[in-house]
Amino acid sequence: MKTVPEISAIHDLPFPELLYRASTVHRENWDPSDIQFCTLDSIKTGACPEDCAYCPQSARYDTGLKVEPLKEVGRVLEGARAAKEAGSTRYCMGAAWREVREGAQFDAVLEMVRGVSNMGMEVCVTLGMVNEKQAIQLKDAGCKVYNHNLDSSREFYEKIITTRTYDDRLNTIQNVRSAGMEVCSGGILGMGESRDDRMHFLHELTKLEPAPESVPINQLVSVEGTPMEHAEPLPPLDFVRMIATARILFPKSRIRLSAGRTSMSDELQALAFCAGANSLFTGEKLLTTPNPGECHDHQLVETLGMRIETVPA
Ligand code: SAM
Ligand code: DTB
Ligand code: SF4
Repeated sequence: MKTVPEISAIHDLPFPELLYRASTVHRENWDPSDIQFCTLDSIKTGACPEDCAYCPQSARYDTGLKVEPLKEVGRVLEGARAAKEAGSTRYCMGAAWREVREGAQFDAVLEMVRGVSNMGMEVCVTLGMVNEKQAIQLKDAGCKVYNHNLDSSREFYEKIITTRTYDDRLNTIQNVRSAGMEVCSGGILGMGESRDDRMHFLHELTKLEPAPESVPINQLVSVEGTPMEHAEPLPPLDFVRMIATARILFPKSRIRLSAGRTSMSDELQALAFCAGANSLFTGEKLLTTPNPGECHDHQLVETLGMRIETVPA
C-alpha cells in the first residue's frame, strides 16, 4: 500500500508525466475507448435526518427541494427500462436515508432491485448505512453493487458531518463486502478541503481491501441553502490530477466522472477520460441536481470517437 507522501508525489508529477502514467495504467487494464453509462434514480428524495454540509437533501437546510416519499416500484422499473434503451448498463437507485430500516419500504426496495436485475442491468443502490443482514438481503435480491462514499479525509469529514462518523461509513462498507456485493466508494472534491485532505482521502480509499470496484469522483454541486453554497470549485486541472491519481492507485476499478459535469467543458471531460475516467452518470438529473443529459453525452462520446459500453463488464 502506498503512503500519503507517495500518493502526493504521484499527484504532483509534471502534468504530462502524470497523464502518461495514468493513461498507460488505463490501457493496460481497460479498453480506453469504452465508457460506461450509468443512470441514477432518486427513489426517495429529501427530508434526510443527516447534516452532510454538501447535500441538498438534508432536512436541516432550506434548499427549496421538493420532498418525495419512496417511489412506486412500477415507476422505478419504467425509469430503468428507459435508461436501458438509452444505453445505460447500470441503474443506481439512491435514497435520502440515514440508514436502512426493515419493513415495507425496504421490502419495496428489494422488489425494485429484483425487477431491475431481471432486466439484465447491473443494479447499484445507495441507501445510507446497512447492517450485514440487510446487505445479504440486497445481494440475494440481485443487487450487484452498493455505493457508500468515504467522501473526504477522516479529518475533514468531522467538520462537515456531525450525525455519523467515518467509522460508521467504514462499517457499512465492511458489511457490503461481507455480503459479497461490489463496493462503489469515492468522494467529493471542491468542498473547501485542503490538498492534504485530498491526499488523505485517496489514502483512506487505498486502505479498503479489496479495492472498491468503482470510485466515483464528484465535483461539488454547490446548492443554495446548504452550508457549502459558496465553496470555491477545484481548479479544473487539479480535478484532472485527482482522476489521474485515482486511476494509478486503482488500476482495475472504474473511475467514474460523477456529479458536477454541467460546469465542466467538453475539453475538461475529454481530459478526464484521457486521465483514466471510464464511467459517467447520464440523464437530465443526478439525484436532485442537473446533469448534462443523454443527448449531450451521446454527442460527446461520438465527437471523441469513443464507445458506450454495451454489456456489463
Ligand atoms: N444517503 C446516502 C448516503 O449519504 O450515503 C445515499 C445518497 S447520498 C446523496 C450519495 C452521495 O451523493 C454522497 O455520499 C455524496 O458523495 C454525493 N453528493 C451529495 N450531495 C452532493 C453534492 N451537492 N455534490 C456532489 N456530490 C454530492
Ligand atoms: C455518487 O458518488 N454520486 C452520485 C451517486 N454516487 C449516488 C450522487 C450525486 C448527487 C449529486 C447531488 C444531487 O443531485 O442531489
Ligand atoms: Fe442524507 Fe446522504 Fe444527503 Fe447525507 S448525503 S444528507 S445521508 S442523503
